[in-house]
Amino acid sequence: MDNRDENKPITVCFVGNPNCGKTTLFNAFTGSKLKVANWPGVTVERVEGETVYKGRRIHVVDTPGIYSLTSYTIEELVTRRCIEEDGVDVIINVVDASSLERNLYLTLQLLELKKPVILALNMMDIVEKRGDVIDTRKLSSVLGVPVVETSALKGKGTKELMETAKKAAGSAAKPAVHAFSDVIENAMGQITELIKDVTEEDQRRWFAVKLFERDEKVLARFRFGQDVRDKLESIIAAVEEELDDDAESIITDARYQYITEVVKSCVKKKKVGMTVSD
Ligand code: BGO
Repeated sequence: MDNRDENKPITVCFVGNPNCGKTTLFNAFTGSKLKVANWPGVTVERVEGETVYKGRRIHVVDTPGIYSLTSYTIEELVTRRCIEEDGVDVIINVVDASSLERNLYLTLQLLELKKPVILALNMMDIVEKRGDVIDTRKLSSVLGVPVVETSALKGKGTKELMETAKKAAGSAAKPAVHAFSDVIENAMGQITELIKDVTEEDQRRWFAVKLFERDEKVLARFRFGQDVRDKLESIIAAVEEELDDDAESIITDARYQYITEVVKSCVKKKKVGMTVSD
């Protein structure tokens, strides 16, 4: 769908960790006219709403709270399916800004999907009350996505979020993707080569990481022959041997290392316990 056509509704999907304030923000964004059903085939609730911003219809889908985009839980599968198959134009990643480090893990995975992502830094009232400062401009530039400060409980930031969603749907800009270490990137390059004829360019990074992690669901959808499976396994095993860890932990550790750097460069925590003599 050409989402730059001003007459077409934008589909926005809310994604975030449990308790990040996603439901509160979703309700503030959409108002009270919500459609509640189950996701196809599972007993997980699907909530949809619609709002109109400056004449543009915005169709909004909420997804269950998740910590990661693996395939281990129904909630994660439902969210992945929604993003991949439901014609989502923009992902609003709701983040609890008072627990930025933990919440950014999911964010990094969402960025790999190469869909427009907006970071809604929710619970900013708590951050401010603590006296911490988040350099949102820097965070936006490091992650390559728009960042909007919100305090859902106080209804703050929803209009800016709508404006940003409207702009993001009409923009061809894609989020920046964090580069792993050379050893891992080399493996990603080889895996990308294996799948380049059967994937679209925008999907390759996401699939390469998932295949490296031996994600069963992603592996199954490719229906590789034994020769490709063997090649893939040898690429993964070589990295595991070199880094002396299993593939999934290698990716998890690399993501957390990067998140630590991002948080260090973008968040100034209020010093506690300082006295005149300190
Ligand atoms: C309770 N700021 C603050 N301070 N709190 C917020 C904000 C915000 O910006 N946004 C949401 N909350 P959900 P998920 C609660 O329910 O939307 C609060 O899981 C309580 N309840 O009000 O449900 C929100 O959908 C009793 O808090 O999150 C809610 O992502 C005492 O964050 C909680 C204190 O929001 C989770 C809080 C009986």
